[in-house]
Amino acid sequence: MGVPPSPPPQGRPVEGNLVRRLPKLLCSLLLVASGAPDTRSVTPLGQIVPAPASVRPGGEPYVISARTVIRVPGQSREARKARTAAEQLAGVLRPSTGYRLPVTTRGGRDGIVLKLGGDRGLGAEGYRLDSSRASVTIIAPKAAGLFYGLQTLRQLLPASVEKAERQPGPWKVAGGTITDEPRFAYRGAMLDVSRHFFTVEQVKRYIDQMTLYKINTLHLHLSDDQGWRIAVDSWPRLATYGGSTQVGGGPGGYYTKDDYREILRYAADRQLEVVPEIDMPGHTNAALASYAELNCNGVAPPLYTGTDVGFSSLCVPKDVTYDFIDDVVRELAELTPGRYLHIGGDEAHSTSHEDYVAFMDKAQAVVGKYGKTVVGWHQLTGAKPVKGAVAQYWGTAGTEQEVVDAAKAGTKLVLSPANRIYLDMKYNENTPLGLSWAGYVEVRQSYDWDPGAYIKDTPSSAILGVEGPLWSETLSTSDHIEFMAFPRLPGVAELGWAPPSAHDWESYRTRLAAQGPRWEALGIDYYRSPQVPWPGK
Ligand code: TNX
Repeated sequence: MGVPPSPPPQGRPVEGNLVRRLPKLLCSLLLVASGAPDTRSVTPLGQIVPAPASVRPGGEPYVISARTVIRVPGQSREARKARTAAEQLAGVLRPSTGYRLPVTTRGGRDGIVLKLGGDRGLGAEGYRLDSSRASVTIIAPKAAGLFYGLQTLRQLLPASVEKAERQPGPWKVAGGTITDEPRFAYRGAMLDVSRHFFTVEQVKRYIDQMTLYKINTLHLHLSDDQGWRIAVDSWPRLATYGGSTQVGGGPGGYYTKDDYREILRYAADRQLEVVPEIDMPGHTNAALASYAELNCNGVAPPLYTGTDVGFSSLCVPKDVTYDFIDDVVRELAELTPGRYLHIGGDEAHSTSHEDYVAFMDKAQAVVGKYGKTVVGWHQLTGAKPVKGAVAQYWGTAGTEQEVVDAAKAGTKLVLSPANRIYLDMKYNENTPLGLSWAGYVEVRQSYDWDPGAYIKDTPSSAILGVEGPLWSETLSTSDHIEFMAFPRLPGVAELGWAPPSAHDWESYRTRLAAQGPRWEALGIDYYRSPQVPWPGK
């Protein structure tokens, strides 16, 4: 058994008058006199987010130096993926340390060593990290595990390692062993690129931020009333006209297929699966505005730049609706390497229940026809979810009977309770961005619940994972994204990754606080929650 990870932050600059400093000074003298290693400037092994499954501190730290080599032996596909991850880490470390840090296929026992193998029980995403005087060795059955081990290593280094200019070291990694694997397979973040469009570069920036915390799924909300954001060759006006504006009337935008492939490539290099969402039958004004024939009355409505929901619907009785869905789903499925295709299905207030059920039957069949697994917002459970479908829960109570029944019948759930992890909810009444229909969501409120016990009468085994959606009615820049996602997104990641035994607010707020300087080094804007003991505050 490892030690639960709850160490206090260490290594803060000594402040205050001599009287206050005296105990610390004495302590340092004693340490030096006793020959014990000076670990004050080292991040304690368990002080990372998400909390690792097991931590066994001990032994001397590893010190990254000018001679450090990153070893990733092997020629398999997995080994090549691991080398990509190693190059990414080296890309972070080289500017700040000033060291060469070559990535090599040559084996050896010293340096930073990434090895495929080890305990297969760790699964596709687990890893073990051993840190000692000679090396930091990460061993994992799959490249994904090595990637996550590297994210852990990154957090164990001082925050200044994230800076783009050379910084003073030392670059120590505390000694000991971390053995780690995720609690849930699905750990997601959603970005609404429809209400406001975000460029490929902005999406990549958010991807970089989510991978720090071992998030493995990026859900892109690609269509809504205010904008259609993905090129569809067989219905070109969806993007060129339907994507031509956004909330507030700005120019909007859309991803060409090459843009989208670039997002997919960037995501895959960071172990992220992308889940594309085309929301239907509601939330479809942008499509209805682009093609008159999709409307029951044959008249295209104007483009919409407000923030109301629930006023639009595809025309359920018309055949052309299903030609449209077939084309869109086929083209999107062709682009998508991942398993899932999200068909929305929320807030279809302008569709009768009967029509909704009939529509969802047909739409789910199309997704199946093109080889993808259906994901829908949890209203799908009020229709007839197909076998294998996943429902994304966004309510606030966890008691809806149709959700409970669907879970019992085998529908897996992704949990995004709005009063917990809707990242667009304001933190408090003074938050300048965001909405508040599900209440204010401070950091503790966001973190302090158990996804395994959240849905009434439903065992943890029915839960595929968690996802933090970021709706963008009020958000239009990367700073906006970051201010709402940080510090809550790392909490989503911890809920998805850490074992229930590690769930502890006091430990979490301390570990989260230690992330603040890292975000500052990375230029990530974040909400300085008074619930978190940020260093130097
Ligand atoms: C509900 S959640 C919505 C979105 C809004 C969001 C704002 C869901 C499936 N629908 O259309 O953007 O609330 O918080």
